[in-house]
Amino acid sequence: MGLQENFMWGGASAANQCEGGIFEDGRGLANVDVCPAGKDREDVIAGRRIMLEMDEEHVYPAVEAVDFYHHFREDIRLLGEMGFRVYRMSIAWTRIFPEGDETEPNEAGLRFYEEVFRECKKYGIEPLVTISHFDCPIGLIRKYGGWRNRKMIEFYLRLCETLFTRYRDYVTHWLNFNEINMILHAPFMGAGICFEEGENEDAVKYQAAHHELMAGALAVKMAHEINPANKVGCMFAAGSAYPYTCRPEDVWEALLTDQENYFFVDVQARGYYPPYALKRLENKGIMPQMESEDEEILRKYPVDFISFSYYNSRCIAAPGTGSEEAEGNLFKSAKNPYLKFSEWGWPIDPLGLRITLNQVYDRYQKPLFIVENGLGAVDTPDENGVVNDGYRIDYLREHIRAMKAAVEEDGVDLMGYTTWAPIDLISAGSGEMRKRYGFVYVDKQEDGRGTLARRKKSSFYWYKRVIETNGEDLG
Ligand code: BGP
Repeated sequence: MGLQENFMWGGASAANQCEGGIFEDGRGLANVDVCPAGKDREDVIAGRRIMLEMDEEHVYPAVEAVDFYHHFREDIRLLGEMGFRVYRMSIAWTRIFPEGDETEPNEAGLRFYEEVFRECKKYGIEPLVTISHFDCPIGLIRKYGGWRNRKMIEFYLRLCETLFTRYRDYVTHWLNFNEINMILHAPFMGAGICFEEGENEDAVKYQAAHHELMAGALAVKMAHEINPANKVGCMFAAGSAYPYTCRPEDVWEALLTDQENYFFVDVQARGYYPPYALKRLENKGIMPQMESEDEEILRKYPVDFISFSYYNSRCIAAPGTGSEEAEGNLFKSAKNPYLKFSEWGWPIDPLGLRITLNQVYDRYQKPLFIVENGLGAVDTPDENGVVNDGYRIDYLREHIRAMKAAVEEDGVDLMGYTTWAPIDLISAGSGEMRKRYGFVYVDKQEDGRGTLARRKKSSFYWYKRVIETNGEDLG
């Protein structure tokens, strides 16, 4: 009993939320750099307000973030001290191809990640690399319209080839797109899409999704060809949809919500568009344009494993139910009266993780990997500068318990667990700094002040012990 010996414990981050240094060493500008903090962020990430450069009025948190670009040695040493076996991180596409459509990569960018991987190796930490974590060069948005254009597949594969070849000795675990289903909710952030007046937004989103799905399948093919040891996973924002009541109309809406999210995994893991998706896309007149070889490519190159983020379950009511709304990871749902909520109004539902693990495993029977789970909270250091984040420990403990039950009692095949995010960073949804997730506190305030110094929180020592005991001692 217990988790497998080589269970991959660790934590996860994304380039644009931690690196900063966005004007250094030839890096180009990306969609995620121009998403401002504050009230306009929501419209920008949704593609409703077009922002392709920075202006004077807004603050752009990605510019400095928590300056991992200059702190990575210290940061990785801290991860090493916690005993991390894996560090999930992402590549900033524009460090490698500043505009996106160059034929030659930027050596300085390649060198940076090589240094990061070397540092990981020093501590026996295996990198798990997200090729695109909400990341699209502005050059590709201006010239091609982002993922709405099929040419993106070629540019993405150029990035993949560069990464798979250059980092052959360092990386064997890859994720093709972070939270691929978020394209439906945050299309600018997820796929560099800006909408034009009067166009059918769903048609654009599903066309772009098709291009990402094709690019993802071709990345699997390429990864295996370049190094047979490579394993590529898909990644989606998970969290099962519960019906608000047992009224069949609520159950039906919940099922539709699950299908909307599973659609992406159905294609990436099973290798074909499921019948429900084909019918609905066809009936709505928004079936993506496909090339004759697409079907075969999808079928031949499914992913090796399935990864997901889990923050909360969702509760779904039929239209007109009058249920209260609750926040959640990038989209709202009905308020589940049986759950507690985080300071940001996200439901807290550890058993929901076990439910999700079971549902996803039942559906695909492929190895799973939880690559994000954590609590965003305001942390206030005491007079000695210590952060006692017992609330974070409680959240993680309960989720790890649920995860272990799914493995030990339900037989789910789980490769690992990486928390979001081991070192405080910028929030993707809100752009805030004060929404912290880390085991390590970063001295940076909402208004940008601070020394960027790193300090261990109580959860640091707790998680170290969890890893040491392979999840047996949860404190
Ligand atoms: C997911 C993203 C992450 C991360 C996380 C927490 O959607 O993959 O990038 O940020 O959510 O969300 P937030 O930062 O909005 O609290």
